[in-house]
Amino acid sequence: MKPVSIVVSACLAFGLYAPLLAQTVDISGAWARATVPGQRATGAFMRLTSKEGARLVAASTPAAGLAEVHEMKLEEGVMRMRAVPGGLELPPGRMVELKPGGYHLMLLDLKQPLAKDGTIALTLVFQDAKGHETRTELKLPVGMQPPPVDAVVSAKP
Ligand SMILES: [Cu+2]
Repeated sequence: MKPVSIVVSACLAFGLYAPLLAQTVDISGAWARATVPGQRATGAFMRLTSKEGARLVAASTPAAGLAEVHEMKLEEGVMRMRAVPGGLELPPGRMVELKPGGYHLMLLDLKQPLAKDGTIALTLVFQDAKGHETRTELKLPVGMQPPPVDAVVSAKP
């Protein structure tokens, strides 16, 4: 399946003024990892491609108290993860993959366990080169591994 282009039209930074260029970010293969009772954090993964170039600057979900973009870094022989300072860079036309062991969205302070085969709502905030912020709403399938088909999450601008 071909990734659906999600044209993000909301412009948070400039209220009444419609953005001159609608920002387009392709999102595919999105999913969140199911958890067991007692587990307070998990990861969400997806592929992002921005035609014009953008930054993923924020994420939020009703399922978790906090959502952060994390990266894995080898430090003194130990893999550690930390929040990506300033957001995740999406170079023009190049796909950036969030996947286990690499960049990921960290969902912290989970309200309840994420059940396999459920879904969670996720909001992503992108910023273009001029600082315009746009917001995308997604529904992510919850599972133990990436979705079998190249599923495109439903999204509304
Ligand atoms: Cu993390």
